[in-house]
Amino acid sequence: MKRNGGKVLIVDDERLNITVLAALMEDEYDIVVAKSGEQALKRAHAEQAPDLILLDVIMPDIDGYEVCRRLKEDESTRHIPIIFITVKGTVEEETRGLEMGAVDYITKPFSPAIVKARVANHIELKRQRDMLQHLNLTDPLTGIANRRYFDDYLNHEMKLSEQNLSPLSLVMLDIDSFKDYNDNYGHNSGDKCLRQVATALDKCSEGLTHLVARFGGEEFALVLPGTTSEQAINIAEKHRQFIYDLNIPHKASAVSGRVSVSLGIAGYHPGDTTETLVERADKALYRAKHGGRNKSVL
Ligand code: GH3
Ligand code: MG
Ligand code: MG
Ligand code: MG
Repeated sequence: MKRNGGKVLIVDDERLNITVLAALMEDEYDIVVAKSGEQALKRAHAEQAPDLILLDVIMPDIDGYEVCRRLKEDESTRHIPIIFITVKGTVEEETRGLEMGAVDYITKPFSPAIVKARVANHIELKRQRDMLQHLNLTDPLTGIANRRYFDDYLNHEMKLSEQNLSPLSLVMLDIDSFKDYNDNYGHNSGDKCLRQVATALDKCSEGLTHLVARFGGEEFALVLPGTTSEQAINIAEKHRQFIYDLNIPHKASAVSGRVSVSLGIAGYHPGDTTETLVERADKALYRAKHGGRNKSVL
């Protein structure tokens, strides 16, 4: 069991430096090593990205400054804190490193205690940032993605679809007769029902590369990149059936006596904004409601 937790990537072309730094920290963190700039970039992009990178500057292939520059220009790695650890100790060199976005700069020969303390501080800051980010993008009631996450994600995926000429679909989902559910069972039970539905949607979409978000109130959204609207109908139907099969009693519902959902599907058209796409899915949802509810409509 690591005491502090977190994963540190040590990048240095000299084996001895790696050994010394790893020995210093391996009791507290998971250690990953890279012996070249190229390897460092690969390890930083790995599925389980490091929480901090200790980065040597002088390396034969790509030097540390260049590694830092590439990591900072890439959306998926720019948030990883980098500490330079190098013999290059002039004011100009240190300034350059910090201006490139490194959180800290340590010159060799280093004091082991200071390296440990600085790493610990930056790992803690990273942990706090990650937690704030998580809170910022998560719906507190259901624990799934919130509206802010949905907006960012949809925007991003629409840009990718436009660039790659790939399909993208949006499904808006709304619980049927939910006002009656609250009126009949009480608001707390309503909240519980929302959590059950959210968890079920999350579970039903496991393994598919798409987003399930709470859009607001008792409305949820599925964003389906790489999915045509015809394929999206099947996915929507699968989710509709999954919720129906939960068999949550709803005796005030005129639809079926249990909790059901209606879904509206829209395919992305080039030139769409998030608003126009959501509007089309909403119109389809409206038709599903007027067509009797517990339905998916394109
Ligand atoms: P329809 O079948 O047409 O969708 O009818 P409906 O009753 O579901 O639609 P309406 O929009 O009239 O009601 C939505 C209800 O959802 C009203 C509101 O009190 C409830 N609601 C919204 N957010 C929450 C929440 O966070 N918790 C609970 N318990 N209820 C919520
Ligand atoms: Mg070196
Ligand atoms: Mg609604
Ligand atoms: Mg509703």
